[in-house]
Amino acid sequence: MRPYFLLSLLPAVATAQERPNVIVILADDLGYGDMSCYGAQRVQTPCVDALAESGIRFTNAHAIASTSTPSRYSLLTGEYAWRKPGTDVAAGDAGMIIRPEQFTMADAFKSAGYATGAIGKWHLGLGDKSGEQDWNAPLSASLGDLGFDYHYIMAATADRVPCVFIENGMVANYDATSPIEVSYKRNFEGEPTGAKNPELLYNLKHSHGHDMSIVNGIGRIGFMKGGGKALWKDENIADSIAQHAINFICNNREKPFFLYLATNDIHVPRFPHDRFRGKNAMGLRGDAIAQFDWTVGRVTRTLDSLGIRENTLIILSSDNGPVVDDGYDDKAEDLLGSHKPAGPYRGMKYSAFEGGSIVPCIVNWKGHVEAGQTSDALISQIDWLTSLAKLTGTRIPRGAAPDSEDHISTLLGYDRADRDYVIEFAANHTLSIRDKRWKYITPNNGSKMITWGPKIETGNDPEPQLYDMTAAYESDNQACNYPDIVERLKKQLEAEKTK
Ligand code: NG6
Ligand code: CA
Repeated sequence: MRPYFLLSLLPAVATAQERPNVIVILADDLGYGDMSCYGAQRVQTPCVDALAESGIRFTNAHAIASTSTPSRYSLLTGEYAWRKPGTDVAAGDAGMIIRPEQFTMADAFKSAGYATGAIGKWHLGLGDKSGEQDWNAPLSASLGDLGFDYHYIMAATADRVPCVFIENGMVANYDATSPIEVSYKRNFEGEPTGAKNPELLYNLKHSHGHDMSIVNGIGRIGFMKGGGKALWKDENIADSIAQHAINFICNNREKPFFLYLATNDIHVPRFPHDRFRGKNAMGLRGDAIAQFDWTVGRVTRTLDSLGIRENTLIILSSDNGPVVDDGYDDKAEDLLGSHKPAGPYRGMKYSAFEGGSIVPCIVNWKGHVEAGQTSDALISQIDWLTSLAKLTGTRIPRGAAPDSEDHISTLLGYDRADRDYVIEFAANHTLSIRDKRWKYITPNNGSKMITWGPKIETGNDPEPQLYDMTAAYESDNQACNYPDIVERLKKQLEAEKTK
């Protein structure tokens, strides 16, 4: 059987001579309403808009969780993070959460003969054991063990130490004159912190948290010492990520490649390059969106100039819903104006409400995916591993990617078939289940608003909640009116939990 047998089943791609390159562009904390192709007016995203115009824009696409680590864990393994303890928002010194023996999206591509790369934000731990990495030597476990031939990544997030890139399992640009030490327990003697030395926060001050080590005039989560010339400058992170992505594409243009391109934008600290600063009425958050758009444009222009655009499938999405003030005094709240980061949806990042995990999603494959489509099919990132494996004719080992289904024809816009239901995982572990029409949120006693920082409704309620999703905004609890639907959704969720 030809490895790309599925292509022959799909009329629109029947002529494809080769397996396509696949680029998954995963933005960080980019909301459903944050781009002009999704209705934003106060910021323009021309490069993403062009992708949508020449491809499919999904209006009902879901990340698996409303924070990064569980969302990415699930995307890359096809297993719901709520099945696996230890997948909450990871510290920068977390051990590698996906274990080498697990089958990943990168493994799927590798077994189909692809060159595989991960560039940008990782946030899924490195090394064998939390807190025990030696950052001055090759790490004991890294992405090479997970099917990636090449990686250039941030260990966690820009607001967490260590503030260095890791390239193929070692600190990139390592500076032997300034050895790196990292701790999430205590500070290193004599080192300043944001809490004690606010006068050293010359680039950005914190609004909540982020008052530990200071790197590049910005307070972080966790303590670190050293790093020297390996330390990143926040204003150059987007450029570094884009340049490494372009190098990866150019180096692999002759073979099929898979690139997992996870941008730092628009996560905090939002500190874009001077080229983008001061351009947007919403301040740094708007500038970071523009910088994300620029990254997308660099990638598509590179594909065009190499003449491989028609052989490259691009999937663009976000890891979770948006957040406005996520711990730095970047004026995002004050300057937001009429902008709605989650579009018409209630709640944001962290929340069980829809805004926590409904995400933008654009699929583009010039000449193969019909241009200008909008799809309201209910889809989930949990299915991308199996769907993409189907596209490349890869067999998934028995037991691997247990929650991931094949929905490749929906993803490529050949039909509008919905997933039966999607499951959403809030930051406080509340599970919700929704089908095309109804959403059920599990009752729980958590507070209604986040108490530790961002002004976000959690979606928590001691009573069962049932919402008719034909009205996007979850405000009219219908649980008492439709007990049979509550019962059905509850049962479906229970059945999933005991699988
Ligand atoms: C929170 C951080 C927030 C962000 C988030 C993870 C504080 C006060 N807040 O704990 O700034 O880093 O974790 O975001 O520390 S995520 O998108 O990577 O999941
Ligand atoms: Ca995120």
